[in-house]
Amino acid sequence: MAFDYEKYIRPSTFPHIWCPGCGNGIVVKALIRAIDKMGWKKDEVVVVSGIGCSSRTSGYLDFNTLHTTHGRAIAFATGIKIAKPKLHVIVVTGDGDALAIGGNHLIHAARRNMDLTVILFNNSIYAMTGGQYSPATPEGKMASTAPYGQVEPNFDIARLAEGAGASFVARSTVYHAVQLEGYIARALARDGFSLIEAVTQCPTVYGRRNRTPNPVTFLEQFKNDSIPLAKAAGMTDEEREGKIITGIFVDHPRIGFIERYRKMSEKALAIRKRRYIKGSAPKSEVGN
Ligand SMILES: Cc1ncc(C[n+]2csc(CCOP(=O)(O)OP(=O)(O)O)c2C)c(N)n1
Ligand code: SF4
Repeated sequence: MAFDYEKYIRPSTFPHIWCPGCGNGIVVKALIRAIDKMGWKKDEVVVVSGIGCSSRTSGYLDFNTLHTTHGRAIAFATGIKIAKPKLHVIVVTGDGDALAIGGNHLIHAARRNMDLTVILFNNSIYAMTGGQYSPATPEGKMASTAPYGQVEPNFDIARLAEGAGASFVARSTVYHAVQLEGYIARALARDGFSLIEAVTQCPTVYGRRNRTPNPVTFLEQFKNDSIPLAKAAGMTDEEREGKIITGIFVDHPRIGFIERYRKMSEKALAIRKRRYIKGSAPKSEVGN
C-alpha cells in the first residue's frame, strides 16, 4: 500500500515556499516516514522550528507545531519537554539557526542530554536571507558576505554534537534518503539528546554562487563525495578533505535530562518532607 503522506501534512499550507530542486522536501519526507515508524499518535508529537527556509517545515506538518524565533527552537523545545515530558519533541532547524545565533542552545541541550531530537538541515548557507555564510559554510565557498570565498573553517556539526555530549548523532545526505530515514528513526527512539545532520542542497542561493545551480549536480556530489565513517577512519586528513563523512558518530545511551530531573525532584521532595514536616533532615542532605 502506498505511504499516506497526507496524513501528516496540512494541505491548507500548500503550496510550500521552497524552490524547485530544494532538498528540504526530501528531509521532511524522511522525517515523516521515521515518525510513522514510531507508531506515535499525532498529538503526542511536537515539531518546533526556528526561522529559515528549513524551519518552515513546522507549518507544513500536522502535529503540534511551533514556529519560533531565529535560533531559539531548542530553547522552546526544552520548555515544552520539561512541562510535558510525555510528548515527543522534535526540533527542525537550519545550520544558521542551530549553529550561529542558536549555537549555545545546541551545545547546552547536548550537554544536558535533553530529551529532544534535532534534525539539522545543513545546506551550508543562510538561505532564507539571501546567502550569507553560516558556521557550516566550507572554507573557500562563496556567499553574499564572502564574495571572494569564506575565510573561516566550518564546524564539523556531528563532531560538535558529539563533543558536547549528545547520546545519538548521525550524518546522512538527501541523496541517501533511506539511510537518512533510518537514522532519524533511531534518533527518535533514543531518550536524551539526539541530532541528525541532514546534508541537503540549496541550488538557489548557495548553488548559484558556487557553480552548482543544478540540483542534480548536488545529488551527484552527495553520492560521489560521501564516505562511510569506518572508511574515513583509515584515511589521512588530506584524503578526507572535501568529503562528506556519513554514518553514526555517537550511539551512547545514557540517562536523559527528564529522568535525572524526575529523580532529583523525588529526592528534593523527600528531603523537604523530612526537614519541614518531621524537622529531622540534616543540613548536609540539603546542600548549599
Ligand atoms: C533575531 C534574528 N536575526 C536574524 C534574522 C534573519 N534571519 C532569518 S532566517 C536567517 C538565516 C536562516 O539560515 P538557516 O538557519 O541556515 O536556514 P535556511 O534558510 O538555510 O534553511 C536569518 C539570519 C531573524 N529572523 N531574526
Ligand atoms: S532558497 Fe535555497 S534553501 Fe531556501 S527554499 Fe530555495 S533552494 Fe531551498
